[in-house]
Amino acid sequence: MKITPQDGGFGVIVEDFDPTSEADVKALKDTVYREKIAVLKEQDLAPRAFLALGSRLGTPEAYYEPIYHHPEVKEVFVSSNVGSGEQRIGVPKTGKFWHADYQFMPRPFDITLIYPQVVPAKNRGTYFIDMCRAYENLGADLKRAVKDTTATHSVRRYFKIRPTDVYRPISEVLDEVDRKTPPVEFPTALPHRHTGETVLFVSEGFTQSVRDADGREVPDLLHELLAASGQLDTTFEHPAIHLQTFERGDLLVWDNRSLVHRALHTTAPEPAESFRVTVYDEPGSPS
Ligand code: 7UC
Ligand code: FE
Repeated sequence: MKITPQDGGFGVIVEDFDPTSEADVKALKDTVYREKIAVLKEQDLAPRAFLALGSRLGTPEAYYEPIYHHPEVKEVFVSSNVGSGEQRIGVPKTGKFWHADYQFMPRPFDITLIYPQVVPAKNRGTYFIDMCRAYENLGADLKRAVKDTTATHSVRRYFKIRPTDVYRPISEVLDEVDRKTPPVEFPTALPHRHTGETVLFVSEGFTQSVRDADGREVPDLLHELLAASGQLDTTFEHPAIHLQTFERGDLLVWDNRSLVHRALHTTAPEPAESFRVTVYDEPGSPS
């Protein structure tokens, strides 16, 4: 297997990866933790084979809302605006906001694999920010302010109304969201299990508040952290923002514990579809 650094930002290109080789799998995982994004080239995998590749990296977990499931392989999450009526699968325009996958759950995913199926001609790609670098780049004052605080995360603002929610009162849907996915709390800055880096674990999409040791919200701190990390830059020109582009056959593997990401969707949508598998890299079931 051949690893080449990408131009600009971070991440590497991986050629000739052999998913049946123990050594390649170990090297890929190490690379993902160190380089944050690995782009596997020239992949040709049916949904089941894609899931099998994910299983080599960890324990795959099906998304908790079934509307996202691939009809044949529930562990494959489908983001798609392709087709209509009976032909449609998955959910359109997913993840169009800064987030880490399952950041609002008791156990966020460790590694995310995205395998684009229908690649738009323009506006292809996903934005990424490395929140380990974001922590490093905080000034001494913000680092001190973050110490001993916790951040609260919820899916509330981005929960997608399901076809079965039509005509339900919005308050009932929100009550269900709060019951099924109550807000979760993690240290605002936490150690990365594999690299020892400190991750600033906040996102514009899912993080609701930052609280001190006594549970009091720290005024303005979340806003300052999001701004410093580049997540509030609506031009996407902030130096920390990396646009990861891809072509057909590319399969992106990233460290979901270090990065926040944001899908780039066109306003006048071109056809786009991608499959996703998310894994826990240690055994055990999510709480
Ligand atoms: O539809 C979406 O944007 C899905 C989002 C709320 N969650 C993705 C995840 O894995 O956390
Ligand atoms: Fe996502």
